[in-house]
Amino acid sequence: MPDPFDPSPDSGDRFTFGLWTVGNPGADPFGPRTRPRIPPTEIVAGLAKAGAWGVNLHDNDLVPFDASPTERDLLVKEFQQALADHGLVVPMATTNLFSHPVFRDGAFTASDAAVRAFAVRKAMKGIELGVELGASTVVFWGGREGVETDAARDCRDGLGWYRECLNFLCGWVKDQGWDLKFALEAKPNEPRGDIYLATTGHMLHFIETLEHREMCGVNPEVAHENMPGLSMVHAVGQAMEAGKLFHIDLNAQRIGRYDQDLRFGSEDLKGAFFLVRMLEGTCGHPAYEGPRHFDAHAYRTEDVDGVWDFAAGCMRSYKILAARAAAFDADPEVLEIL
Ligand code: GLT
Ligand code: MN
Ligand code: MN
Repeated sequence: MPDPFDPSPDSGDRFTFGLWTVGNPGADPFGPRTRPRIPPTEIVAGLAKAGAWGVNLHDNDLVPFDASPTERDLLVKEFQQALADHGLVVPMATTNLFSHPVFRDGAFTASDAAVRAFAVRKAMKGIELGVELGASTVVFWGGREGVETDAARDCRDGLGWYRECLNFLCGWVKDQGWDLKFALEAKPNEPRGDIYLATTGHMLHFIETLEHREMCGVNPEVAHENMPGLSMVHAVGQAMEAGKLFHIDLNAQRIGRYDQDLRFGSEDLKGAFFLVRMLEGTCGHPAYEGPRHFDAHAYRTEDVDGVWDFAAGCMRSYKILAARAAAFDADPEVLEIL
């Protein structure tokens, strides 16, 4: 008999992983990688085998920053072939606006106008890549949008530039006739001392100040809400109530630590249960319809086989929690008490 908790895209499971998550070779700020870099085409094969539905990426997860146009086209072609061979989709794409030294003081909020212009140009190319791969959601995680000291820049200037860049990108996407949604991801700190728009709540307000707010929503991450001890369930609930949950980053985190990106369900089991219950809509409210994306990183102690066990563990934990949530909401004793 098949295991009911095995993920299966054929029976409607919509699990996705980022190239940067399963492809993370275990490097951290204190040491280099501990396992080989898995090529993107092999990641596609591995994810399909594990029962995932899709794979997400940053521009530079696939195409190195300094690749020539010919190299880029070749890499994209190989990747598309792997997607076709293994039946995987790319529902979300994002742009790396945080690794290159040019973004050390921000991308859309950099004080230098030339850096902001470069960031917008890079985001346009990232969006073009996403469209080419069939993505319908574009995530923006502004990891460098912040400061170590507020003497560097008044946050009101930073926010104004942030808005200007997003307004431009939304208008450009509309002009191209693309039906895309932007999902903005908040984080309180790391790598900046303080990142602007620290929580999903901050982001939801900021979105209401954008010119094309209808195409902008949020991408809450468990770890980013839990780092400062906030409730992911309430962040997601507020986003869903506002019709703004456009994407989600599932993982786990202990309160007060650096961004741990642990395996989904490995910490705060009760929080994970209520989150899944909310996403699955067994509690009488509508379910979240988008992909269940894991922004979880295999531990540094794992080898390549361990990476796939880790990915399977994320999906299995989600499915077990979904079954428990359904049972909870169908239990006459629970209903009676509620
Ligand atoms: C980076 C970050 C994640 C974001 C990714 C999308 S990049 O790994 O830590 O939370 O979701 O840009
Ligand atoms: Mn994330
Ligand atoms: Mn994270």
